[in-house]
Amino acid sequence: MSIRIVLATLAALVAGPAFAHVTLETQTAAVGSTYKAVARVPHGCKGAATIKVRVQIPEGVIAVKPMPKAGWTLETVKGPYAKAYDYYGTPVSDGVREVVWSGGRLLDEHYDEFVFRAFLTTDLKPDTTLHVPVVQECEGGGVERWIEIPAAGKSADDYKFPAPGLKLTPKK
Ligand SMILES: [Cu+2]
Repeated sequence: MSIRIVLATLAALVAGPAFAHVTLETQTAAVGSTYKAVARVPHGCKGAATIKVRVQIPEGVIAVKPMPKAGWTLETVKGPYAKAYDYYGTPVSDGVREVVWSGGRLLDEHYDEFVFRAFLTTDLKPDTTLHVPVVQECEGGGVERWIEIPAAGKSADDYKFPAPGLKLTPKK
């Protein structure tokens, strides 16, 4: 094997996992705006098909409306927020805290997207990363928990199961 092939193989191995994570399609958004979250699920759990996707809505993200998905049952878990947030002049103190798509079957060799829209309140801090934890459940009881939030000085690349994130920018 030539050194070039060895290097190319190594590069593919290193690059592989980053592409294989559950991530958000749009990774930058302004606070005080409506955001369309597209959670991308690129594989199952160690080869097993995905049968449930749970998205935890972070504090400060309100007015969540998930997009129904053919072949999947859509449920939301509602509850109080930590405080009342301003939503175009109206205080909103409770809403969707979790979105669950279940009952479908996404094979490991296939790819799919799970969508919701939400309002990013101005209580969120610009120039930080907002993390949106996702838990993927599979046939046979396998679970992949995309919930790791990087510690200060670390990045998502330092983790095996980083929570999908998006960079917040100042209000436009
Ligand atoms: Cu992966």
